[in-house]
Amino acid sequence: MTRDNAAIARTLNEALPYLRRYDDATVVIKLGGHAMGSDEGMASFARDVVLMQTVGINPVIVHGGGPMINGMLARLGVESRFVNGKRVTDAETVSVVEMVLSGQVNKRIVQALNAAGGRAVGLSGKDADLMVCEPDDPELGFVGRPVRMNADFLQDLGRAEMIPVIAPIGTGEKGETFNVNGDTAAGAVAGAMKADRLLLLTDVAGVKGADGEVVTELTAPQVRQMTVDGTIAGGMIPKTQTALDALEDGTRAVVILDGRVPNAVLLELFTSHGAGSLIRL
Ligand code: X2W
Repeated sequence: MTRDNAAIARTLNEALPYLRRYDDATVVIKLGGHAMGSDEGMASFARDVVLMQTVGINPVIVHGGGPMINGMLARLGVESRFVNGKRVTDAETVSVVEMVLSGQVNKRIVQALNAAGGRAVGLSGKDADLMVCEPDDPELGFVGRPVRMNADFLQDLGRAEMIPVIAPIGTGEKGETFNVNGDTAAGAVAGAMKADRLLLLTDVAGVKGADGEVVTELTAPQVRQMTVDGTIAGGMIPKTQTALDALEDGTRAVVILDGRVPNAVLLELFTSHGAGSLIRL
C-alpha cells in the first residue's frame, strides 16, 4: 500500500476539533453479542478503544452476549424463550447466563483490550455494587431492572486510566443474581455517569426512516412519533427506548450504529460524517 501523506494529514486535521471536543469525555460503548465478530474484529475494536483513551476519552464498555448464551443453553439442553425482547430467566438459566457473560464473554473483551495496550478490568453489576436491581416483571423470573448504580467507582477507575468492561449481571438486595438486558445495562451506566455519549453497537446501520434510509440525527420527540406510527418497530424498539431513558437520566447523546463496520467507533467520534443515528433530547 502506498502512503498518501496528504490524505493522512487531511484526516488528522479533520479529527482535531473532535479530539478537542471529547477531551476528558465519558463514552459508554455497548458491544452487543451480534456485533462481536471474529478475533480480528475484536482486536480492531480493542485498538480503537485504546486509541480513544490515549487521546483523553474515558471509555466504559458494557457488553451483551445473547448468541453466546443461546449456544451454551443449547449445549446444556436448557430451553429458553423471550418475552418482549427479554429472556425468561429461571434459577438454572441465570447461573448459565452469569457463567457465559461474566466468564467467557467478559474475559474475551478484557484480554483483547489488554493485548491492544489498554488496562482493562472485567466487572459485573455485582462488583462494588455497580448495578443493584429489582425484579423487572414476575413473569420473567430473575430478570433485573437497575435501580441503584455505583457511578463513583467507575469514575475512579477512569481516573486511574483503567477501562471498565461490564457484564450485564445485576445484584439484588436479597443476594439474588439478575440477568439484565445488555442495552438496559448500558443505558443505566451511561445515565448514572452522565456520559457525553452512549454508543450502541449492533448489527444494523441505525434507525431507518419511512423511506428505508438511515436517519443520521433524531430528537427524542421524533423517536417517540416514529414509534407511534410504526416506523420504528421490532428489535429497534428496546434500543430506542434505552436511548430515551439514558437521555432522560442525563446522557448527552446516544448513537445507534453498526458495530460490524470496521473502525465504527473511531469514524463516529472523530469524523464529520459520523456513523449511525444520533439521538438527542
Ligand atoms: C440478555 C443478556 C445478554 C444480552 C440475554 O439473556 O440474552 C435478557 O434478555 P445482547 O447480545 O446485547 O443481545 N438478557 C434479560 O443482552 O445480549
